[in-house]
Amino acid sequence: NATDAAKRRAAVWAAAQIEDGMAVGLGSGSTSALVIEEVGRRVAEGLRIKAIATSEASQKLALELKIPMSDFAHLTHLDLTIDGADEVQEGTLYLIKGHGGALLREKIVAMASGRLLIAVDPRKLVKTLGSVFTLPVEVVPFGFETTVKRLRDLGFESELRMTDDGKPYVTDGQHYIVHCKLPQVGFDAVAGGEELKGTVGVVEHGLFLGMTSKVVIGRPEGIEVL
Ligand code: DER
Repeated sequence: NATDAAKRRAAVWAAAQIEDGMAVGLGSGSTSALVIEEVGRRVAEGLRIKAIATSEASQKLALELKIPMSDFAHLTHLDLTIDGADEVQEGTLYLIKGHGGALLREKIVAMASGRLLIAVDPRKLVKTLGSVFTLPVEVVPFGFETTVKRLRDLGFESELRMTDDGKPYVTDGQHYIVHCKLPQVGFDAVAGGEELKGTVGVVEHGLFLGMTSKVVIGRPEGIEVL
């Protein structure tokens, strides 16, 4: 459908930004899966790269496509990371990420990268962060009940992410995810992010602020780059 076509356009353009010899971070989610498929095609045609994945799922897909995978024991710096996002705020290019469950490794990989290229379909563009998605916050399972209460006491409506069989969702890092509803008026993303990071029991959150180098938006008629 139109959204899949838009995602694919964005993913192909993003993968084309990879140059021979680069060390690349591979994102997580459905758009990043399309990026990884395109990278696999380019590797089969002779592109020489080393890559680090932001989730076990992306690692598995990349290995299946014979993309040369490495790790941070061998690569301390990545030239470029390509990832998706749940929301991209117009103007600031601040992101909400994490509904794919991979925010912790995604943020670690993004922080180790010279550039972060985000590939999205147009639905992801928002004026106000949190207007479509809640903010995923990764928390330690031990005492999560007390951490959720602390988040609620900060004023965030907070719900533990559950799997279909009624158990808490568990991340690659063996943590839980809490979905926090962001205030839609007067929310300061920088202060709010710091407040979340300073909350005991919180490992990391899905606000990616001041980290985005470029956003490529797939559209039916082509692509737009912010
Ligand atoms: O979790 C994330 O941040 C991922 O990038 C993911 O949410 C993006 O989703 P999509 O590419 O499947 O729409």
